[in-house]
Amino acid sequence: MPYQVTNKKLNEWVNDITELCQPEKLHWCDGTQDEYNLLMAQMVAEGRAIPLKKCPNSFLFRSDPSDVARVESRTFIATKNRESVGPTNNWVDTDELKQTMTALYAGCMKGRTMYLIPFSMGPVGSPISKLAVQITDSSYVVCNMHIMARVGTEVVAAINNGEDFIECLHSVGAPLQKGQKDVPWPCAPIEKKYISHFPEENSIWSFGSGYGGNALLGKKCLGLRLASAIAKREGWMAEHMLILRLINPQGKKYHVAAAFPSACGKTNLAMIQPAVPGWKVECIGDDIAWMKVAQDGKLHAINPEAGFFGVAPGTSYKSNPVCMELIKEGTIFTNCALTDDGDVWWEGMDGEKPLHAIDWKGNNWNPAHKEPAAHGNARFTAAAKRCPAICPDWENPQGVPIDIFIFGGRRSAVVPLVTEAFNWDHGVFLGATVASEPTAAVLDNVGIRYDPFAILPFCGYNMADYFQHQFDMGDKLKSKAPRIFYVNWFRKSQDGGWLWPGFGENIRALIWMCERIEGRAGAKQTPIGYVPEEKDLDLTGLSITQAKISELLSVDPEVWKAEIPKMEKFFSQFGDHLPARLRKQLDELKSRLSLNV
Ligand code: GTP
Ligand code: SPV
Ligand code: MN
Repeated sequence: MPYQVTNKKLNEWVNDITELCQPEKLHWCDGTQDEYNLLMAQMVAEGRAIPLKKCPNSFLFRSDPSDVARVESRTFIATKNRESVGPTNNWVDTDELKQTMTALYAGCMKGRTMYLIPFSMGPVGSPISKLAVQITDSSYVVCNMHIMARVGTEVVAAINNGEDFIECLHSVGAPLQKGQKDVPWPCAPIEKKYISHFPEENSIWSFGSGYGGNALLGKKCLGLRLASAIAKREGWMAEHMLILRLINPQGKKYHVAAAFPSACGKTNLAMIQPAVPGWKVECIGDDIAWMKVAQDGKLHAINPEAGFFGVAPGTSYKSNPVCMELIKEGTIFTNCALTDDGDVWWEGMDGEKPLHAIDWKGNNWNPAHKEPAAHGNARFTAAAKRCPAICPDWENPQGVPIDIFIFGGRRSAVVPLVTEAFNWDHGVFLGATVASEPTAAVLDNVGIRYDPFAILPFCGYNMADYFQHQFDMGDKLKSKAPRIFYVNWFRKSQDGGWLWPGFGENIRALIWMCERIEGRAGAKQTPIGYVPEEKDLDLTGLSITQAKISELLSVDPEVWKAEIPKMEKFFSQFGDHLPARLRKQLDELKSRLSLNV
């Protein structure tokens, strides 16, 4: 053991879990580079990890083909009463779920090592941070957690000092009998997978999956599902948001927090290289924001994570050069393709397709194959501190003051490039009606779905209460509240191509937002909010046809009228629980569209 654990609650929990899961060995993690190197070397020797010749200190993993993304149908929130989790979460009674899962955990770590990972979400000592310990039987998870969270003895010292910690239990759910040969990616079949949250006692039990948010418990489980419930109780916010600092040509700083659903552009916007000269962007976080009202009355945000678990496909020097530089070394790749010269590859990378590669399932692949070489949800894990665009204040324990909130989704029609909310309440309505088309980030997502505030799969309590919490935060922040905007980078033309070039060009929408705050940019009042006209946007140096710009900025009341019944249907599931203020916003939109209220 690299350190002494004197905290009674921690020792008792570890003893209980050891007895239940019956691991062969225990390993207390210290978070050092030596530990990381040792575990990686073991995984290479076992044939689980492939060292990449072209990419220093980087490794490729291939998951089991059944274990490639979050599974929302197997994600549960357990409480005493169903109403507290609302209609959009899978509810299970706490005692019932514990009984089911205790039976699954019995002996589940046989033949494996049980790792204990003390970690902090946020800088140790920040008033916004939280401590936790994850138990896992996956060394892949340990190495990823090293990058994604702050792991180490500092956390143990704080826990020994009596600071509270959150219990996060994880097993891949694949015990090894004596003499049984292991597989490269152990996991359990879908019906045995459980990603469970107990917000009433602040704990997480995950079983059966080794992938992403199912297994790296600091991410969605703690960072959002538990944290959102705690934030609601304590009067702060835990959001599925990137955080960035925008610096205008005069050196004025604006801090932006933006919520887009999974695989809808957060990492890309967080690392944007502005196409307009004179503007600079620094990255603070790419997925989760924890925000508290500070002494100055403004909302201050920290990134509770320490790394990026980003979508690989589509990442290129053209789309995201900062990211390509970041992942050149020291990166874990999962479900990418392997080239013959020992590099990773995925669809959407710069240059020609490789003539031959090994695909994410480990089979020979060439460009004639119909199936993609990398899985659609292939990911990279890379440390934030190594990001070339990281903000010098990214670990500031006080966080950064947020000026702008952005919501958005992937909509090939209907929604204009950028809209400004009339006021906070209208902004809450824009957030509550975020809708998006399916992506590969989640296994069981079909058709356009409402994903309010991009947090629907990650909200640990009743979404109707969440809406109310947003109104309450606005009441608390008053004139210091962030200005709210809505964006859609994904509108398509009749021929199916993107109308907007996206990526570095998205700065033009951000510039409009800053100029709106300064009272310098114009806008047209439409039924859905303020929308810029072509003259209001800085489009210098962009070659785009007038017709495309008009289509991008168009708001067609007839098309919007057709959205109303869908919104009503979505809201109706909350019944009387839906805040009256949200209902009022919908009624006001209807009357602006000349519909009967
Ligand atoms: P999660 O990690 O799942 O939360 O995803 P994310 O919201 O961080 O999405 P990410 O930035 O990884 O983008 C997902 C996919 O959308 C990638 O394939 C990107 O290349 C693509 N994408 C991101 N921004 C844009 C854009 O401005 N325009 C277009 N057309 N595609 C984009
Ligand atoms: C998401 O799906 O929003 C992700 C990936 O960021 S995961 O960590 O798997 O949740
Ligand atoms: Mn995400």
